[in-house]
Amino acid sequence: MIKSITTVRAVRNRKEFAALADLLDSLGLERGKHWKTVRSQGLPFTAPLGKVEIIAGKEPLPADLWVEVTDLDSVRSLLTRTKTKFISDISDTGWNSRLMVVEPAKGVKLAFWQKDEPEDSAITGDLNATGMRFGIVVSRWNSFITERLLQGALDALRRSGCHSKDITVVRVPGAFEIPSQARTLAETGEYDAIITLGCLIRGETTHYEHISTEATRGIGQSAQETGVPHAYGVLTCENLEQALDRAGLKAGNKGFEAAMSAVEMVSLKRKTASNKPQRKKTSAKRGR
Ligand code: DLZ
Repeated sequence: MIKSITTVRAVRNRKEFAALADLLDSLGLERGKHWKTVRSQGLPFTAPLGKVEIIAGKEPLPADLWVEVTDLDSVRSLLTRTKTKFISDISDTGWNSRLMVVEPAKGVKLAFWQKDEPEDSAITGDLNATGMRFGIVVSRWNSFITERLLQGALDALRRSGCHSKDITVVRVPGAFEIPSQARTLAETGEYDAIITLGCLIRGETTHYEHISTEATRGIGQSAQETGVPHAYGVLTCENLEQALDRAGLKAGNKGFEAAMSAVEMVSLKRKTASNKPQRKKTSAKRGR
């Protein structure tokens, strides 16, 4: 399986190297491990979401590196503040997008672009977790499964741009203990969302129903009473095979999915909290 794809662009000197690194930093990409040999040095950056595209035809390609963004105008104002050299300002592309090209180091051209989405009045959350903080509560019972859920959740958060320093992982004995710990974390006010991970297997326990009901109710209650989004990544399965399928084999990884839901809900909460309709001030006389 592919682990990562790297696009490499050499710059001429240390000043240009630092300028480019600062720019990628300021855009929220996560710095990887810096390496240095007698002949060269490198610094990888991880993008929240990546894709490889091949193009044939006559479309001019004004840059080596293309970065799709959700808010081109914010990137423009950020780059203007950092006095980055613009090759071309924001313009329409002719393929339902807007594009601008900058040159943070000589000969290194970066294109930033944003797709013009069709008008849609529904508000949805983004999947960009840069700057968000998460608490993950994971149970040790059935750790063979729950550790896989945890790896899935961490993978999702890192791919969404969340920095490792913004993730706290707490382990509890079993699913029954998840709600109280989730609530403890939520009440600190330190986290934008809580991700709960656990695994209950019916065959193993006569208290299956009691524990799963209590865990589910408690997690929901903590979310509602604290106002902090909680993602539910607790598996309730008939047998080990079902659990394995949901922890990365046939039916995806529910830890990954729970973490993506958490990112979306934080983003949505931020958008809707600031989008609350403003009540018009009415004078006492009006309408009488
Ligand atoms: C006791 C118990 C049993 C029998 N089965 C599970 C399970 O399948 N999954 C799980 O997460 N936890 C289980 N537990 C442990 C309880 O959740 C709890 O940790 C203990 O009852 C101690 O309070």
